[in-house]
Amino acid sequence: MFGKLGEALKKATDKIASALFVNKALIDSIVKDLQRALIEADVNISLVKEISESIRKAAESRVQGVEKKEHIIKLLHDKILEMIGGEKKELEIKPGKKIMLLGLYGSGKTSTSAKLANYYSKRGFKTCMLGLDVHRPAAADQLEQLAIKNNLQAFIDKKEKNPIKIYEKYEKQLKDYDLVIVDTAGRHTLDSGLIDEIKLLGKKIKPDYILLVLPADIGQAAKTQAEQFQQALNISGVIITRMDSTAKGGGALTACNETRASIFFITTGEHIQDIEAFNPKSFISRILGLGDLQALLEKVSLVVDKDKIEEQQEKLKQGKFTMDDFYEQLKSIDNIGTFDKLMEMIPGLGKAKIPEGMLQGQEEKMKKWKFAIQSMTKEEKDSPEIIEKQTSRIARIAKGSGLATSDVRALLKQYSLLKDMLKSGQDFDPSKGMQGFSQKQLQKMAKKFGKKMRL
Ligand SMILES: Nc1nc2c(ncn2[C@@H]2O[C@H](COP(=O)(O)OP(=O)(O)O)[C@@H](O)[C@H]2O)c(=O)[nH]1
Ligand SMILES: [Mg+2]
Repeated sequence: MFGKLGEALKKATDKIASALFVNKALIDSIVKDLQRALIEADVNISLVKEISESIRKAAESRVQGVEKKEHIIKLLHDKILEMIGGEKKELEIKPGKKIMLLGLYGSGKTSTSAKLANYYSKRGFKTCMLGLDVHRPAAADQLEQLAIKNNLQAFIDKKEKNPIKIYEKYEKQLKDYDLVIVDTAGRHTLDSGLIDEIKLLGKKIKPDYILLVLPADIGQAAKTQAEQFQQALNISGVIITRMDSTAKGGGALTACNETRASIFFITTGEHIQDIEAFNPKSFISRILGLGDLQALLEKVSLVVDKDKIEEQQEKLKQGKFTMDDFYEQLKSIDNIGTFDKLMEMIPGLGKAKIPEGMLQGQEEKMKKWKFAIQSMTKEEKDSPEIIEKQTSRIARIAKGSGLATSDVRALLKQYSLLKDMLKSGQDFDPSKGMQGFSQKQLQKMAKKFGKKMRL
């Protein structure tokens, strides 16, 4: 999507980092590469000029050597970040909220309605869609198909031509949902017909957020459109669709940032999951190839099956946490990749703070533990405490799984540790998976982990 720009930025940073001297020739060549890439990504020419100039200025500054290089790299990073919005802005979604989508024909409202409904329902909200596009004959069908295919709830009326009446028809039922996503009709242009219709709907439905859906392929024209919609309808922000299918994404992102319209989401494909909360910082990290912590964390929260966690939380409340539950927990960690990765993903918790040896061979251990758990009786799995009390059980499990007794002891230790941890994590919000932990909690857990887990 931002491939070329990403490549160019990365190339520029590498060039600076590996250069012996920061001289005029180097800066000229970097600025040239950058300009080409930015213009290709449809970034406004005056922004391109501004970035070029600040890099030239930084190069002329009095700081020497390495410091100067770092200075330029950081500047480049900061400039690009500023260009696409700086801080992440989030919708505050609590039960009882309504989001209304609007935009011109074909901007992606209907498909984004389904993506949003899916996004929030995966995060634990009881979500539904309301189809109020009464102009296009196939609009209700499209929403219905999306709902069926993705196991979502859609309220539609294929015969009614008055959107207000459709809303009134379902008003009561909608109250059963945490979040209602309203899909509306578009027009070819923002004409008075569309303005009147949206105003009327807004008055009736009183949405908490009105989001303008803009396709990335309009590039810099996003600015005019966002401004017009803002003036006429007081939108809360923007969703940019089709970021995958055009080179003009840079134009759309930067142009929106020039208006007061915040970008809340971007969509990146036709699949239901191709939507992400827009986070400028992680977006930059990604296009610079630095990895993307936030996106990974979001993934974690999804691989951890919400129902399963709730079930386990319930069991925990009753004081039950079996070896099978423990294994499920380990597996959910395994789903995201290596244990090292998981630790690296937690902000402020680099590997350095974790005792040496703890991370090494973690996956090997998991394999071993799987065998050990398979060698346990049901009684032992349900209450692992009995194993520790009888050495003969440990010996038997070790033999049955082809492991050393120390392996089995290590497993028991880790089991009780996780049990403690889960018990102490009282504010843990299962719908958010790992993200449900506060940073403080995570650090506390890691400390505990580090102290107790010299295996
Ligand atoms: N490649 C790609 N296509 C998209 C994306 N979002 C929407 N579309 C496509 O854009 C077209 C118009 O979308 P639709 O939701 O019907 O727009 P609406 O008229 O505003 O309701 C459809 O073919 C969608 O599949 C996206 O993020 N990536
Ligand atoms: Mg539509």
